[in-house]
Amino acid sequence: TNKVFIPEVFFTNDCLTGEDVVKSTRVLGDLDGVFQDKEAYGKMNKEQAVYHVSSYLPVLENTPGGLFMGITTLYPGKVGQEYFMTKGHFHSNSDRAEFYWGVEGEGFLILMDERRNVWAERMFPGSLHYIPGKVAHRVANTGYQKLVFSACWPSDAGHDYATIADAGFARRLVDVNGVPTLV
Ligand code: PAN
Ligand code: ZN
Repeated sequence: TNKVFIPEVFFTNDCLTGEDVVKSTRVLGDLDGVFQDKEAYGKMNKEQAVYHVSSYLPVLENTPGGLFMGITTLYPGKVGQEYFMTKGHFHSNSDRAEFYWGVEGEGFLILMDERRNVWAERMFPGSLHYIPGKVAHRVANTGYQKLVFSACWPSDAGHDYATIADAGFARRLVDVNGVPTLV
């Protein structure tokens, strides 16, 4: 197994073949309830891929002190006027932080604190984003090509998807006359 990653090779996304790499795909059908426009969502092909994640997990989940790394490829598209985006989550160990960095394409990192204040940071190749603990995070692709970003998070962070599944983010990133706008 190949456990040594040359960044350029790593970022092609097809070379993450080590046994510690977990690959997952989210199709539109996995994102039921995520987008606002139910009518537009209902008419779309639920088999369509929205994003892929390859995660390099060198230690067991929940190990204190370790780090995980993942690369996400988010396709361009919209459901109604809302850009394709990741599900988004808080960390289960809520104070665990994370880095995201842009690799390819354009989009926004959407952040929400526990008081439901929402803000966004532009993502582009080379952009670096520090996500503090207790801040939910999701990414939207606002471009016409795939958006690729990488992430590094503590191995004992865990993922709390339920809070976002229940209450969502307080603002959504939508196309308003061609301009990505938080509404
Ligand atoms: C990332 C995300 C990845 C997919 O690795 O898990 O971009 O987004 P969702 O998990 O919200 O579907 C991360 O934030 N890890 O902690
Ligand atoms: Zn995370």
